[in-house]
Amino acid sequence: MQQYADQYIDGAWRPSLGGTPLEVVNPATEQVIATVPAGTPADIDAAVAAARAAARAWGATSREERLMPLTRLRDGLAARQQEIAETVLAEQGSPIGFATAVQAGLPLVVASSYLEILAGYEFQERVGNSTVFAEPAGVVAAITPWNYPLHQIVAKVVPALAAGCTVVLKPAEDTPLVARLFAEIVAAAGFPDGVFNLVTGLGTVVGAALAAHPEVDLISFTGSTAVGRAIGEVAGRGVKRVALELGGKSANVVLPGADLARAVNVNAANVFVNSGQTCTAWTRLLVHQDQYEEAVALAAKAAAKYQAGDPTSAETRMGPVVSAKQRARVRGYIEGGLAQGARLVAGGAEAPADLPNGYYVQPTVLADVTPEMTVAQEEIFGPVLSILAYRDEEHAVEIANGTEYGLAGAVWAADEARAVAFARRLDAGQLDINGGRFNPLAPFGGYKASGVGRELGRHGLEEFLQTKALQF
Ligand code: TXE
Repeated sequence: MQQYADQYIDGAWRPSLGGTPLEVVNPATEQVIATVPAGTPADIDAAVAAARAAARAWGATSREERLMPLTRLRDGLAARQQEIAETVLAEQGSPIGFATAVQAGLPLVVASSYLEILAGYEFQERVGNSTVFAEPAGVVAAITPWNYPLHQIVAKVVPALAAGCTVVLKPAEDTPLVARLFAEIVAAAGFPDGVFNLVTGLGTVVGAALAAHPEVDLISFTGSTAVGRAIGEVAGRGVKRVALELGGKSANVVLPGADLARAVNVNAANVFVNSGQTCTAWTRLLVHQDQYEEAVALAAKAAAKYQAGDPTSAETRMGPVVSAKQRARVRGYIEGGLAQGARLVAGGAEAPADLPNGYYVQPTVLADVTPEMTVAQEEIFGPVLSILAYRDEEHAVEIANGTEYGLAGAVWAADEARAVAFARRLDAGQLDINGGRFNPLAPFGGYKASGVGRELGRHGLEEFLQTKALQF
């Protein structure tokens, strides 16, 4: 078992300043696979001081001077894909196929997209009698979750570095190993000392110290809405910029005449991959009441293809959830849904019979779910699909928009223009029309309580820029 005692601060791995070890657990075996330092506010002070000291010089670099190490960073991600996939499998539970294609592959796509964006970005424009310069926001606190652990890091750190900001990263407690791997890749890419720093530890200790640090200019946070609200308050008090990517309760609306079987099968993949731990997951399937039982039968059949299994097997489509805490949370929601009158058509709250060890949850489908039920309102973050019936389009819009969230969703219709018109009525930051594919250049972020700000693409770069207008 690896026992790490250091943090990456000011261009070197340095002993953590007093933190007790934090255990990293393999969710499929429940074995402790490594320990990392829990970190202290003193580590945060050192990391922020390094980031502050490096900020002016890094912020004054040219696009070309930033593109060189960023290209090496991207190449480092490409060279270590297998190691990344195995690390995420071990600490987060993603099956090897998904870990390779998405947990390792997606950050590479995102990093590459930022090379393209940085190469073409206009950092200066003439507006009337002003020249407006886009300048870096300064020292960035990046606080990330465990669900897509490397993607969440890359989606913040790479655009921040591309914008000319310096960064202190505080990754999730459950997934510090891939964050350490990322720090190794950054270290090898040749950024100046202090431009990127990593401090592992507890959110309530080092995360809170980082967010509140007076030398931090911008907080970029992805995680729960509860912690996001707290971060927003801290940012307000410090008058810091803030970007919040929070929870979701996305609706997949299938309009009459759409390909129902395809819509349900794509929904099953969307909600069961990564064991449902996806903020954009379409956790509510909305179908017309006349097609309701047909949709329920299709969903139950589709769920059977995602039986939980050993993540090291290439056959496995769904592994465990990340932790015992997460498993308890998901089971609680399933039990609560049944107690409120939902009908179980696949899965259930019990552990899968063939998997006594590991934090496994069965792929679960709940029918007869009504909009006010807790399972239709709150983010479960587990492999649970709720199916709701609507009477007409107005009713479908009302249900889809009837939660505090507004992150993502999907619309299916025989006529694409009709689907687009319908999607324009939904309160959500990104929606897939008839199964449209993920686009790393499109802005990603939430309406309502799903967040503030945008990641990915040009909009994601601009989160880390501030403008200065000179009149002449
Ligand atoms: O998230 P937390 P948790 C949702 C999802 C999940 C629930 C709980 O519903 O079931 O949140 O997950 C750091 N100051 N999402 O408890 O606590 C923490 O260390 C500063 C949705 O894991 O929000 C970690 O690095 N930082 C989501 C990060 O915040 C603090 C992804 C997220 O942890 C802190 C993850 C504090 N006071 C969970 N407290 C998404 N939007 O994708 C914690 N942290």
